[in-house]
Amino acid sequence: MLYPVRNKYRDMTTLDGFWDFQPDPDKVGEEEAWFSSLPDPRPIAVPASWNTQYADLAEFFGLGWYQTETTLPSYWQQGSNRIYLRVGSANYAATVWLNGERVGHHEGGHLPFALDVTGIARPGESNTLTILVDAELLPDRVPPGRQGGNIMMGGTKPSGAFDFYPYSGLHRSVQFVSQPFWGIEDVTVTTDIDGADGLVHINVLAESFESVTAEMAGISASATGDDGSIDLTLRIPEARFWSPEDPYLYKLTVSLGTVDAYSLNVGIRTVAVQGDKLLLNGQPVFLKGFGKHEDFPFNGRGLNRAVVLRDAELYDWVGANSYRTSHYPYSEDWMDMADRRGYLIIDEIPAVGLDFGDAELVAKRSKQCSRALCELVMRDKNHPSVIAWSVANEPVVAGSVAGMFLGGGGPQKPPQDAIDRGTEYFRGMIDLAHQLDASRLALFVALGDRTPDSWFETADIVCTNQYPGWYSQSGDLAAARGALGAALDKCGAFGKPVMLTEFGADTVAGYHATNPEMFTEEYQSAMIEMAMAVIAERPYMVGFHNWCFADFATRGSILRVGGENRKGVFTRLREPKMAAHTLRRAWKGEEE
Ligand code: BDP
Repeated sequence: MLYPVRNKYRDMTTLDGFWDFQPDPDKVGEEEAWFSSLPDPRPIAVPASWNTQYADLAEFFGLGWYQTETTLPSYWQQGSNRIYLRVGSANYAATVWLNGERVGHHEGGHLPFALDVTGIARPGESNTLTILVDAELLPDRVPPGRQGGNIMMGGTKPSGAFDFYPYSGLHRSVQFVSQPFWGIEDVTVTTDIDGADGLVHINVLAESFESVTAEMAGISASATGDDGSIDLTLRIPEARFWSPEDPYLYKLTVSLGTVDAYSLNVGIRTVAVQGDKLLLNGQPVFLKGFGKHEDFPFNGRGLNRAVVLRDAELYDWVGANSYRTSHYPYSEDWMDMADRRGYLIIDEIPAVGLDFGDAELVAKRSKQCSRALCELVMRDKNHPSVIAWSVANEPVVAGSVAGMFLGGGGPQKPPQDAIDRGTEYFRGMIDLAHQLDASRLALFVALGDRTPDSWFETADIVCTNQYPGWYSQSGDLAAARGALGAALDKCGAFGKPVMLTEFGADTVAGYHATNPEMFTEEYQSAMIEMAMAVIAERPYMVGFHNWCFADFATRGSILRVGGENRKGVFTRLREPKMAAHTLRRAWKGEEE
């Protein structure tokens, strides 16, 4: 569904606020009809993670019931509108009841889903909405949760195959949406450059229409048809092309006679790979930025718009132009901010911690990954900021990341059948991304140099996470420099653009030393300077994302001081460490 807006034809109501909540550790709620009323509710903020709001829920990863009452506008029943319920993100799965009736189920956190509740929703009356969020960490989910095992970092709490806190709950807004019954179902915009002109290709889907008009910058085109899909092209003379330096957005309005209209921002730009170069609008571009997380005290992974804005301010302050939505899709608010500020985004599905050892698990997870990719492309396809789809972070052949990296759990010689399953996954997923969206790149983010060549061969850009100076060559920056250079050169041999998507050192803000000692601000800063020097010597390098932007909550382990991953150049509260100033000098240079 198109992102909900309010206009002459469309309306919505957002249910942010305090809801009733009840954890269901014994899984009795459905049998006891909690969808009608919760027996012993307590208030909870939406959007936000439940783990950060009540001490007894910090480590609760089970079933949580949310309930609220709302009166829908009575004018929604006049005429011919459909009513939808849209849930921005429920981690991990959600089942929804409206007025006691089960209306749908969705699996996979971080992506929105919409349910048609026309006829069940009661305009002008009070409605009881119940959402059951299932946050269980299971090996056949994506990302894979593994409760009870000692998988990573010498054991973590709670245990799991990924390095961030498995926050649970309703993480983004829940909305009721009213839109025309026979209105615009979808709009897909792609752009091209022809000399000084911009070409804007627009596809409109609607169940039935007589005439559709698209208008942008005073230029318009109309077409008629009745097969449900119409294509239009607008030529914008002397166009202003979207880029990090000039993130110019046009407003496109698509109208369906006097039935419906929808407006969206359009940035005219092209993205391509040529040899080992990454091109934006036909010119080589270098990505400077970070891997991030949606993470903040109190909200957990829940949307906090002030943090979105503050992070963007810090992005501009430090001179970054790019980020990856590590390791799951971010809120639409983040995507809009990136469009407006000119950030180049690698948009990632929640496929972190995948391994290809067990054929049955691989089959189950692959299904979820392709569904997540379809949903992500549907959601984000019109954002000029998105330049590439990422279909995995640090997949391993078999075993676990920690096993491969620390030598503790992975097999010595990777089994060929697991390598082949991985090749099939990457070929399939990258093809799918190209089929869904031929205007962008597709890639995955690899762990160190432990990735089979046949996997790399599928990707448009070779993306590698490297930790010399931290997990290897610990504390020895001279040795780390050699190791990083050698690892990047191995990636460079594919003849494609190469990007260092992660690199970093845990750093406790306020730790200092005259010589760069691990965990001090001096060490982090020196390590980053080293990486930038290694990258500058290599013409095939097209980007550097430091890991990471800000410290973030993760699972407790001997490697995670105070339950946080401290590789941020900002603290969790967004205070700059010394390395933030180092990056700012490098990225802004003379400008400052
Ligand atoms: C990589 C992961 C990232 C971790 C990071 C680290 O992609 O999620 O947080 O390393 O260890 O393995 O800090």
